[in-house]
Amino acid sequence: MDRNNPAKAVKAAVETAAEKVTDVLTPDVPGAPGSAPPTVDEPTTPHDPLPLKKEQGTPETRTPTGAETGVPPTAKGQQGAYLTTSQGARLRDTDHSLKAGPRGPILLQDHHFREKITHFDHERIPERVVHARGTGAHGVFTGYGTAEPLTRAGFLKKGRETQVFVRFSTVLGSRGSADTVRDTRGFATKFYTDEGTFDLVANNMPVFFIQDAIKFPDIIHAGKPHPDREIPQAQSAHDTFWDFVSLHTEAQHHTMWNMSDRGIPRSYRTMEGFGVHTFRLVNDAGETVLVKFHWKPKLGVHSLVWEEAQLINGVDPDFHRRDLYDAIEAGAYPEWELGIQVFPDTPEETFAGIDLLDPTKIVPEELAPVQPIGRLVLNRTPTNFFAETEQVAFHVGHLPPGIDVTNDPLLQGRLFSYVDTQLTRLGGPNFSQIPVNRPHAPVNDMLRDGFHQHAVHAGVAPYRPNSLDGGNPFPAGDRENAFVDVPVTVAEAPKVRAAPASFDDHFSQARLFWLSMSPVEREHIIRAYTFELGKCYRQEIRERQLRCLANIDPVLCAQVAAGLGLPAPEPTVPLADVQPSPALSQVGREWPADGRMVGIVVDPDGDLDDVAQVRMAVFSAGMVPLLIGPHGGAVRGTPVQRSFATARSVEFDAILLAGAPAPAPDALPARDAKAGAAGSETVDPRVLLLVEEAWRHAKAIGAWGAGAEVLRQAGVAGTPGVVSGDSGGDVLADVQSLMAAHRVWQRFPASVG
Ligand code: HDE
Repeated sequence: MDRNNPAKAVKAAVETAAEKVTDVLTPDVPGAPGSAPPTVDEPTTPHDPLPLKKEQGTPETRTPTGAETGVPPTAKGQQGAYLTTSQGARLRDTDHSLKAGPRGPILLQDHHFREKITHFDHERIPERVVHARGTGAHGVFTGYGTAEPLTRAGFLKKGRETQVFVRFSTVLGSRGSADTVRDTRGFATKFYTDEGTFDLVANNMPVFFIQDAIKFPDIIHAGKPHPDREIPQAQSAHDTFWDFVSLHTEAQHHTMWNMSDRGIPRSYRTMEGFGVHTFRLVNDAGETVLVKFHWKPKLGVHSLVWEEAQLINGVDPDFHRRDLYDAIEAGAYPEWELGIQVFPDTPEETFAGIDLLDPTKIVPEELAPVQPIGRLVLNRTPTNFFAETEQVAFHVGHLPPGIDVTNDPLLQGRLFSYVDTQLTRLGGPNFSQIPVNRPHAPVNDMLRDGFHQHAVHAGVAPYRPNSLDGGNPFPAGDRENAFVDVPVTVAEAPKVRAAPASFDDHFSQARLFWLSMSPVEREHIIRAYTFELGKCYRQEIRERQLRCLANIDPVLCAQVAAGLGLPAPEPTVPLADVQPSPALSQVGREWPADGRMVGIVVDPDGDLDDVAQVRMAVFSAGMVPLLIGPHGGAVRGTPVQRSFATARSVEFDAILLAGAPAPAPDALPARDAKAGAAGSETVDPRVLLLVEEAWRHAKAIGAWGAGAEVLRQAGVAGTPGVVSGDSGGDVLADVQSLMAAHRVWQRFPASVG
């Protein structure tokens, strides 16, 4: 290489190596931005808008009152070949405003200019006050029929298919914040049932920070950025959060979940979901049971490791969004089973001594198994982010006949909040007429007028009783499947601002969670508390949180205290005598690898015989292979998706090394900081960094042929979860079986039992 002129040397090297990628007969990797490939030159022949991409779905074309229209869903979007005003008048120019001469001022009469700019000025709506950062997808729910004896809800009947829209989210960050922050995740599902919409507005953790909805503004104000400097964004590692949760100790159980690996999911596809509250099911005979809803992911519960999560926030802040959409596009449709824990509906509303109305408590699955009642498959990405994901409005009060609420004081408060918030966010009371919110059941609600009214209501008598509209609408009787509020007895009691005494236990279930973790998961929890408290400014707040940890577990408290350089305090309450719940641990089993990412490092000068076959084998296993080469374009006819400059280990679940590429011409620390990370004369330093990071993050690594040299240079040859062999096929098979366990935890022996 010409060291005196590196830029020229890089260009020359790439020109000799570059190949045009033409007619490569291999499946595409997900992520193409349009439904047809663009031309290099600007298209000039008029034609209708392009069709949707194959993986895209869009809300059905329903009337504002829920009727089918028979019009294709795409009719809701732009139409015709020509640019028009919002009134449909064709335009010949949108690049110049109407001016008094080419150098003159803009004329007020320029309607097109004013319409375009005015609309643009008002494109934004308030983001959600919580869960602002989210990602949605369309899907189908199929009932198993197993819940039929317990509930009248028709969508749970055997084989019944119901369309759904799901929105996943973080809680604390603003709309543009990164995906892989440590936080609780939302998992909200809108079931468009033919008996009215059911919204299961769930989280990926089964408990909540507070027991009473009146505390919601307090916990959220504490978790959000500090009001003076508006930092930190989308983080709980700061003083106001720990100030609140260490004083308001009912938050300690949920905080433990956040500090566990559940706080940094690998993917939305590998999250459990929980309705948190106890709900009430009612069957045709009027019999009731109490239930808790659970979503169980087909791919198992799987998380990132903390360094990986932090790197991703910079390398790919849209990591979870991209993962969901890429998986759907690749046909690896994310799947969950919906399940219920069932409890007798007794006046005490407790089960095994656990208060079912306390949202800071779980019922361990070992005591009440989760019984599957249906399956959810997400199979379409949205067509328009704003129209669908941003405008979708969930509400815990959207319940079909057969599902009712309980008196959980958190749930009761939510029943107020979810309509109230839409009035500002979606600009008025008619948000259920927005396409993604429209019910798929006929609507005859006597609600009238208001901003953005889309329905054209006929008749003169939107009141009951009436005779002028012939008495319509009529109340439905039992046989017409009306929603009937379960006539639960409310005990005679004084009006108080108080909680039941059973809500006073704040530490026993945090301890139960800690004791249920495997050793490696405990290490992660210790590290998370140490990191978060270490980021607090005030020592007093650290000390106070250590007092809470002392009441949960002495080992946890001592380890975190050591990391903070503080003495470990003594407990102030007796340590709870609890049975661990192994179901809470997310390690120790095997799961399918659908939609996971495999990076294949190639050396254009090396032996590439196996690469095409391995790539096809990765596709056939339902995973996505990304070829990583010294430069973009193609390597011997196979397209390269990542160059050494653009690749980062965090994008991959496993790394395969098909060669030991020499330092590429652009391995210049001045240009690519990664090139300075490791010193090697024979292997590109960015490839070595890739392997080192993947190893540190407990990922499977495989090499064949010359690739074994990379393992040697990175110092990882022969360590757990690093395989080498003669052929790519054999190595891939070994790597795949390692991936089934999600990560290679054996690399890191645990320090606490
Ligand atoms: Fe929410 N919550 N929440 N929440 N919540 C909202 O509604 C609220 C709670 C959850 O993707 C808001 O439309 C109160 C628990 C999800 O669009 C708001 C309380 C659980 C989403 C609201 C809670 C949730 C929200 C903000 C305490 C898990 C995102 C925008 C009583 C079971 C839905 C909006 C989406 C969103 C209020 C507690 C889940 C302000 C008052 C517990 C998944 O209405």
